[in-house]
Amino acid sequence: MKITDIKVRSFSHMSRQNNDSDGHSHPCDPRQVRQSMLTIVTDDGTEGHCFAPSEVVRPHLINGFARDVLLGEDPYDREKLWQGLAHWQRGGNGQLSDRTLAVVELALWDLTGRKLGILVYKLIGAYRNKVLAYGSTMCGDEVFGGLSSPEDYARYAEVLVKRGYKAIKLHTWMKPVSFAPDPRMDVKACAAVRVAVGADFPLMLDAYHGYSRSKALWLGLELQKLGYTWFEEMMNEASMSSYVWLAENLTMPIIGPETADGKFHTCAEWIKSGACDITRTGVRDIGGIGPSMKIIHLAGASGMNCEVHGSGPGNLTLCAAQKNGTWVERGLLHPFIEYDEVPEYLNAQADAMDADGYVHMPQIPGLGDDINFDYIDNNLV
Ligand code: LLH
Ligand code: MG
Repeated sequence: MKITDIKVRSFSHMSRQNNDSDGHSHPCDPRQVRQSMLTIVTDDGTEGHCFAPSEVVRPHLINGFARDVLLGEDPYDREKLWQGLAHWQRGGNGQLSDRTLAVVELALWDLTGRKLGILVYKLIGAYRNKVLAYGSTMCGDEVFGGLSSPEDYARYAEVLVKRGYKAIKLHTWMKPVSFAPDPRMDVKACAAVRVAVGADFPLMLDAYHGYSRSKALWLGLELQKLGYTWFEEMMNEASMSSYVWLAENLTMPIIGPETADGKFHTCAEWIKSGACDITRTGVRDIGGIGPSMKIIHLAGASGMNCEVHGSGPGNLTLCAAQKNGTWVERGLLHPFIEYDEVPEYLNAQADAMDADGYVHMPQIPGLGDDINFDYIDNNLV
């Protein structure tokens, strides 16, 4: 079997989300947005698909790198093809990101699963068929009744508990919110949610990603008192030494790295240096399922858990193929958004959750996305 084509279809669909000037998502009035689907095709007609923001699969990246590396090759040679692409990250004028690597690699996995009639998490070697979800809120805002105050977070936490979530992660206020960043406000929100959900309910905080060491330490000491489960990306992850320092000064678990460059190499340094107590990976951050599994195994070999960043079928696949992690991240959630609504370009939600807080693995061979191909073909842009 040989790869004969790589196609990108861009289409429009309705969205109720918008990004602010710092890239954090928030609810907005319904609007049409553009998104893309990359498809890898082989000489026997098998196809593998992966959704992506259009800029991640723009023509320069697909024609200039992906086609060069993949066309004529065996789609089962994933490691060789991934290494071939990763090689161009150094020489390609900084254009080829881990996100593009991830989209290509996920489409290769999807193609393999569809060809063999098997779900990718089974192909890797499944550990479980359902995963407990934590509800991950959007970042705070200034919209009354949204996520604009500690009381808003507390009210929304009660809604999430009723929906079935067995853990909640708060993203608190970040710029450009006028009063952000403010660790005292973060603590107020964390304390209000603790009161709302009770003493034993697992809670996590993903705070403003650029606090100083002293503000991060003050916030961490308060979270310890509130019995929080982990503390995430409160400082710039480029400064690993700051995380080592913080981990030495707190007893509560620090999780990371999530956004630091350098894939599994960076993660190995964090583990070795004691910068984190729980590691992190996500298919979009690291360049796909293969490199993420390297991090999950590295963590396991080091006696650590690795919690997966982000939603979508690729990340759910990782969660179902690992023992050393508890949760799948479900979100981002907001009181004004109906997260359980199926997007127009799918026939079913990729991470449907039951009333007990479990996301069950899908049944469609490949990564598991139930794609509405007719919708996509009828809404091309
Ligand atoms: O800053 C944000 O918008 C969120 O932190 C976002 O990146 C989210 O994906 C995250 O960090 N989840 O863990
Ligand atoms: Mg995060």
